[in-house]
Amino acid sequence: MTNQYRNAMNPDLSPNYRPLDVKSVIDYVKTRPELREVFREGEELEAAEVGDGNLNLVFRIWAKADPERTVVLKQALPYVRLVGSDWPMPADRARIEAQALEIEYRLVPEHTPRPYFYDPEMYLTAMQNLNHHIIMRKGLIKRVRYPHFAEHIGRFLARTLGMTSDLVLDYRTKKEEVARFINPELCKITEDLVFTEPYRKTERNAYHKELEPQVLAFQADEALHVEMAKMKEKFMTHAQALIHGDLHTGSIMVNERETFVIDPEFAFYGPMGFDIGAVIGNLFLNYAAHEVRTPDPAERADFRKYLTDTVIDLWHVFEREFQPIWDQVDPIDMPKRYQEDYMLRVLQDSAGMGAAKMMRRIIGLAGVEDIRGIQDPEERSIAASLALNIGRALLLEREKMRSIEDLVEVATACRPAYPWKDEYLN
Ligand code: SR1
Ligand code: MG
Repeated sequence: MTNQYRNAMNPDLSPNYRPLDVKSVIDYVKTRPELREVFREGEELEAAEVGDGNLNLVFRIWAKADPERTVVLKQALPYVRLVGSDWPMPADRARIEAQALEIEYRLVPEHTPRPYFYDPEMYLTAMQNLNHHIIMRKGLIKRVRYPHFAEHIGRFLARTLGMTSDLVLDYRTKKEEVARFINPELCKITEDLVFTEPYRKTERNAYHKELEPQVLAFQADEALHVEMAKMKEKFMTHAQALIHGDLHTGSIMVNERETFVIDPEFAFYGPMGFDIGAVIGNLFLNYAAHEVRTPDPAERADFRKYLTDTVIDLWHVFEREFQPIWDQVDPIDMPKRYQEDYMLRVLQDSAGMGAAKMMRRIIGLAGVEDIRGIQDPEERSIAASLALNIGRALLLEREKMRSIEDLVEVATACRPAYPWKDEYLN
């Protein structure tokens, strides 16, 4: 039987695959024995499609009689949802996501939604519904503080990255894991959208016209091209650890007590700094947004201090939580000075990768609400321009950084270049 959803990227799409909708998802849930511990036989269920990401369908399903009994089903479409069927994408990415989720749940269950099952015929994962949490980006836009976030994300990063690296895995397992997580098409999205397209003229770039002079200056900046090419090479070749691959603040769900990391479909063996930089870069995108979102200077300074303290604290937690890994390694093969050098390289990579993650969100196809959600074009351009300058500075000055405090100093010294007036020029 040929499946009508087959396309160039999905020649072997399972014959039973069909995208679900709010009605069919309920019938589907009722067939799954794994969900019997959540839903009772024959009871009335309700569903809503809540996916606001760029790629997939996401359904919340709950018992009508008790909405606290609830699950999430995430199903891959055979194309990029943001663009439509003109941009086919392997549905098999759902398998990668399910496997990564399983590893993250084993290593840090307190920060990973509980997976119930993966259905390889429907390219679908059922997992815990985080119904008392919100997407972190949305909270930060409203200046909500998450007092335990630095501790939680520092731990998540240290465990998921450290425990999947060559420092911990045996020689054979590591190579087998690299093979299991080969994720070429999703990596290609990142190679194009994060490292390449923002720095050349392409139709997919989506910056606002007010930013044109700064974008053109960046695209003509050879030093920036050289350093960005180095980051891209590192992304493509440095199989250091199993990384989440898309750890922006839209992939984090929080409340004042808890933090969960969701959506690891971009997972593959890549550089640790790509994940750490994603978190740091997205905190600085929010920092830039408050240039205009928070007009009161004292309030702005106060919230920015929370953001920069979070960046500093998460790195220190990462280092602290990584220490038990160093304590296990052979000190002859890996002397103390090598360990310090390793951590410094991860820090500098985080600065460069964070920079790339910031600039792509301003110039490239997929933006972030922190900045692109600012309604007034003048105000939006001021915030966007500051984000670009922070990104550029983090990239170009990363090799001089010796500590996370240096990184924060580089970022906080930046000013917007827009409007094109003297007081705004760096
Ligand atoms: C076409 S996918 C665009 C972006 O959405 C995801 O969240 C990734 O960041 C990707 O680059
Ligand atoms: Mg995502």
